Amino acid sequence: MSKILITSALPYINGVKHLGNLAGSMLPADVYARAMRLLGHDVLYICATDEHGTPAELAAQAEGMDVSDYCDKMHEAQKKAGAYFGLSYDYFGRSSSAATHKLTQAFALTLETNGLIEERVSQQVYSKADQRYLPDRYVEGTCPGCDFEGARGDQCDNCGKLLDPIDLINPYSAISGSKDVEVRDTNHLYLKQSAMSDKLRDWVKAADGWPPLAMSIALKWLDEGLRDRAITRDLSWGVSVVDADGNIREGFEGKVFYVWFDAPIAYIGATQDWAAQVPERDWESWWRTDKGADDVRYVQFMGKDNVAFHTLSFPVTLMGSGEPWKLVDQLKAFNWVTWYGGKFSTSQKRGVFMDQAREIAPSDYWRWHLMANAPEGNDAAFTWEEFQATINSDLANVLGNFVNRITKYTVGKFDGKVPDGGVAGEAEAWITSELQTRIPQLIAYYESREFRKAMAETRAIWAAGNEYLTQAAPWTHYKTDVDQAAIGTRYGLNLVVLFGIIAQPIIPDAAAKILDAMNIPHANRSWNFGGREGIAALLDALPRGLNITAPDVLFTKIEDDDVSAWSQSFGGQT
Ligand code: B3M
Ligand code: ZN
Repeated sequence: MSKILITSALPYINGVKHLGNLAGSMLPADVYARAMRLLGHDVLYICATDEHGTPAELAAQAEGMDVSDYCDKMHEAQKKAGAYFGLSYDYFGRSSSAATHKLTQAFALTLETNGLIEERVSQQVYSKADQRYLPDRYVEGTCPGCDFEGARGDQCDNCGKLLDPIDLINPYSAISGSKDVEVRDTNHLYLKQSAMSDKLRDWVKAADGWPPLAMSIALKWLDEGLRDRAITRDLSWGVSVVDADGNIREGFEGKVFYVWFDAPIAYIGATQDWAAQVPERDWESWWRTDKGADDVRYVQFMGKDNVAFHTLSFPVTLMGSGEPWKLVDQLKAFNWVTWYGGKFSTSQKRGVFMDQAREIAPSDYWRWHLMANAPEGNDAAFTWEEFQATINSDLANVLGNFVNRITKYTVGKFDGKVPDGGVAGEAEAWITSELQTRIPQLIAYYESREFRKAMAETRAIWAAGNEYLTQAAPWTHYKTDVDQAAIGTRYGLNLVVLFGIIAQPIIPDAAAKILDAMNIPHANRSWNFGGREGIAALLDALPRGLNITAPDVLFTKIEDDDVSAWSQSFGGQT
């Protein structure tokens, strides 16, 4: 048993996330967390809303709300949306919590003591009309790279280039639209990432358990040469910059830390908030290698655009402090889920956002489809047509029919009891050996976080069950040899249980329905399979005479009419 710390990239507060965001961080982290818990590991899965920075201020302003009230509201909305998808966080915190503020300020002071933070004069865009500086997204203008006219100060959405507000051509204020802006000198704190380059490169190179995608992104940044980064902004919403006495640092009135400086620190802050809820909980044993975290395995999940921050910037903060912080061990990065090859867009009603999913389909449908088509090697396009095809075939036909057929048959022919009698023959030997190969393989895929393969293996196991029933054909034997029918039915029922057990990380609601219908106590739902012999024993483990019921329809099929209606409302093939 190991201690596994899991974090998924913190969803930004400025709106409920879409299915693509879900599929590239929170959902796989949840599936992984559930699988690791079933394997008996001590798992701590932490997430939080990322609440600072210009997008939060701008979104609050667009809704005419105070930023802090807006964050309260959106935190609840995101929490609720996550709950619908069954995201099994041990704690879903907030980067705006006092713990994160304190940690952020402490890190900055330590880094400065260690010579890794320096105050420098920097040039910022100032708006005379708004009487304020315009950091990041508060400035818009023309992209110097591609001439796109709606580029934002931090990034061009057209070509993806990362920008500095002063790079923009024809800049204007995103608050008032005023073009009366000028570049002024103002002081900011810089994190001297360049000074840590060699140390980082050694650490990155030594990493194992990073997929090629993450490794190549990190090395690319190192090869291009790490730039020192401003870690403060001219904003009022965020973590204030203090001196060693806890007073606002001189000249830093009206400035706060840059959101990407405090956001990863919120992983630690949220763990502290989790621990603060119950006296026995101890955050240090998860994060401080001098306090027991040396045997923690830390696994991070994120979209590819977040990789540099997790493999370079955050490690600079942690390593640069010179304190014994736990660093990431394994990292899983994802490409994008696209909407029919294009972007999700609230305004253009393209795509499903997490809070809309409930009115469309059960959470299990989304979970299965998004993970079976996880954007691992490439971007993955969501389409209603494929959603319908996967659900109807994998869940309704392969799993649902199997469970239905055999449980209904037991209720009809064997009085709803696990039947006794019969001797294992060829068909039983075949399914036993199938599972002896496939279950360890499935676990291996979960351990290496290869989600598409794990889903394919799960589907293959369910399909093997159908193949077994075809071979055993209890219904044909029933009239001539009840014992022969009994063993086929009994193995079939044991397979139902096993299928429910392996389905738990991915379709937890349906799995629970199946296992409840089979009267399986919670203690017997773990992934303690006990090797080859254990797997063989599991295929005849149900006590004979045990009462079972046939679960209600597990998966209603998606009809063509559903697909057209959803395409109308959320966009689809045009
Ligand atoms: N909030 C992801 C984003 O919204 C960003 C992740 C922070 S993880 C520390 O793009
Ligand atoms: Zn551009």
